[in-house]
Amino acid sequence: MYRHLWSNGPKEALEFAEYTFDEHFGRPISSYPPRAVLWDYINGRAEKSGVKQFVRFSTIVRWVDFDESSQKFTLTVEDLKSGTTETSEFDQVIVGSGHFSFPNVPDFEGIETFPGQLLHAHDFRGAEGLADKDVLLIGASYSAEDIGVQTFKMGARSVTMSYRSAPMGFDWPEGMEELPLVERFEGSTAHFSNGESRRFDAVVLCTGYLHHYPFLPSHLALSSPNNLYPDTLYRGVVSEANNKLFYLGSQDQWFTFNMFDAQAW
Ligand code: NA7
Repeated sequence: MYRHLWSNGPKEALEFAEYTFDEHFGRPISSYPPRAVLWDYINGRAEKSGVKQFVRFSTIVRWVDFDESSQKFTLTVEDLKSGTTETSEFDQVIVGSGHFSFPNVPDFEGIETFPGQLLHAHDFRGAEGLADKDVLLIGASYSAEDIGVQTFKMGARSVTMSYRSAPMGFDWPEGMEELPLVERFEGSTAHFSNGESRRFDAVVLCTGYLHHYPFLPSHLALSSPNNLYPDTLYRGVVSEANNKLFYLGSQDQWFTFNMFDAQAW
């Protein structure tokens, strides 16, 4: 989550059914709140419901095993404060760890010798360091659009966005442009599939995320591209590999909070 991240969906379409924005803030607020405001709202609902007393914070699930004979899961968890590991048994497991945190890092010929700054959107924290630079973003979705516009606003000399399937096609200001996919890098020069080339100081891979469940054996771990109906999930929630295992929010997201709630209900 970068400093100047803003909600890209109107808050009216994200509102929790039983805890409104008006209730939380005590007055109307704008439709596209910055991340700190959205966090405050989510946290307010958690405080009001008292759910936090049931959550073990600073505890990471290291492994989940299912025993066919007892029909129970054994979870191995590590307390990150004490460094101790313990196991406990559960009848059912709900995976709600999200799928927008493990970066998809595609390879491009020559990128390993690109002399400038190279990072994935996951590690982007702010555009201050990209002022006066020629910046290339690879990808044509939410991250490329948002980080590209922000980088340009904050003083980048030029912003180029490279697409694989289709351009975003917005009416970009002078200094921003879209080009087809990068074919290879040669030093600080990127060559694009339409034959054009440009020199860059920095590259940001806005190439999305991978489903990644390192705490699950592979036959239980959801394997899917980022789409609206991941295969092998009955009604988008119940694992077909084990009907005591559930996934919440594993779809591509539009109306996130409402969808998480509907799935939980
Ligand atoms: P997205 O929405 O999953 O988009 C990933 C983009 O990266 C998309 O344009 C892909 O192109 C592109 N991509 C993926 N692999 C490659 C390769 N190998 N080469 C070129 N381009 C590639 O991820 P975002 O981070 O933008 O958004 C995440 C948000 O989605 C999340 O925060 C929620 O708000 C919802 P494609 O169009 O598939 O050809």
